[in-house]
Parts: sequence; C-alpha cells; structure tokens
Amino acid sequence: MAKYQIVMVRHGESEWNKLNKFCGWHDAELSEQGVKEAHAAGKALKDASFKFDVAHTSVLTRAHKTLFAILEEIDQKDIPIYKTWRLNERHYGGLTGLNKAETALKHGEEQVKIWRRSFDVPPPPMDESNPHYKEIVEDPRYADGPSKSEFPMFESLKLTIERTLPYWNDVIVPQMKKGEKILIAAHGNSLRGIVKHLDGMSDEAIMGLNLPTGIPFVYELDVDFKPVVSMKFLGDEETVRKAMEAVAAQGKAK
Ligand code: DG2
Repeated sequence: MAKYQIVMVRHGESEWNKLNKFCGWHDAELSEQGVKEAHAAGKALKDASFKFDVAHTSVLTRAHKTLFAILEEIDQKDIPIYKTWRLNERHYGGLTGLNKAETALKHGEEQVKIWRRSFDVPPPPMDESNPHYKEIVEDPRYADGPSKSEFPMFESLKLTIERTLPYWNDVIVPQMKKGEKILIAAHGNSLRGIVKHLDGMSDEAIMGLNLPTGIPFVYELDVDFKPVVSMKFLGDEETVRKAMEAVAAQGKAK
C-alpha cells in the first residue's frame, strides 16, 4: 500500500537543450519553449489537484525557473523552496559547451552514448582551457558548497548519484516521513539517479532511460520507500514516448 507520494520534473527546455549542447553546470536559461513547458507542467499538476508543502530544486536557473512557473500555476508561490547543488545536473566536464551531434560526428555515436548514458564512464575532465571553466569554478553560488575537494571537474552518473543520494536520504526522506508533500524540479541526470535508486534499476537498465523536459512524474512509495507506482507521467503516453525518443536522439550525428 502506498504511504508516500512525491512528484519530480525535469526543467523545461533550456537554451542549450535547444542548441543541443552539453550543458552540465553551465547556467543556461530556459528557452521560450521551455518556459511554455514549465507552465504546462504547472497546469497539468493543477488539473490533477496536486498541492505541495515544500519544493526542492538545484542552484541552476533552468530548474528553479521551472519550479517558480509551476508554483505560480498551482497558486503555491509561498511554500518553502530548498535549492541545493546536490540536485544540479551532472557535471559534463570537458564536453560542456560542445554540440552533441557534432561530438557524435567527431567521436562516433557509440562513444557519445557511453558519455551520456553509461553508469560509470565519466566524460573527460574540464580544465582551464574550457571557455566555461571560470564561469563555473568562480560562481559565487558555490561559496557554501561544494567544498574545494568535492567540487567536480566531471561526473559520471555514478558520481552524480553519490552526491545526490545523501540529499535524498538526509533531507527529502525525513520530510516525507513527517507527511510533507514534495515537489522536485531538477535535471535529466540528477533525476535519473534518484529514479535508479527508487526502482532498483541495474547499471545497464538505467542506460535506456531518457527523461523528457517539463513533464512531471509521480512516485507512490510504501512504508519502506519501495515504489508502488513508478514514474507515472502526467502526460499522454504517446507524447511522453516521443519526447523521450527525442532526448535519446540528441546524441545522433546529424
Ligand atoms: C542535459 C542533459 O542536462 O544532457 O547537461 O546537457 O537536464 O540540465 O538539460 P539538463 C545536459 P543528456 O545527458 O541528456 O545529454
């Protein structure tokens, strides 16, 4: 029997999703389409009568702007919002700023799939020659964390999970146990990590999961936090399927 319910959503399309660039910790804005997706996500939640006590998001603009648009639509702009780097997108290392299709042309689609979707193969590290190095490393929003030793220069999904899961276990789970209804607005890969954990997906199975932008999904969990209902999207099946396929196809050499 379900005891807990939680809703998650990947942010709406960002300017860099639109340009098909590896984004990671670069702070891309929502595109016009992404703003629309964020509001549509809010409307879908409103139509399904969702209400929340607290929301969690990353420190990246595309995620928290998506959250604000949703809260506006459901008329809940005043609930507490927690922002944490632990829900950030995975750090895409030296790939940050590169076009995914051009990278597939140069390195092959198989290599790009490994970089994007393998569990533990990291992208190459970001170094000072990357045009986005300074903007990320010197960003004042990271003054309170991650610490110098934790600050990533690249992350595989495995490494992403290692910094996201402590937040899930230490902050989100205790709030759920207190009966709080929670909304998380985050990223393709930080959410894939949480989904992998909740559904006990194998390292191979998670490779096949591509989360669409701006379509909320619901988990219902039993007393032991095992899913009774897994990843139920608030959108029709065909739309969700096509959106997932489009995300997968971003790594094709065009
Ligand atoms: C995308 C995910 O992150 O890319 O960093 O490029 O969710 O913040 O748009 P998001 C990025 P893929 O892993 O799907 O290539």
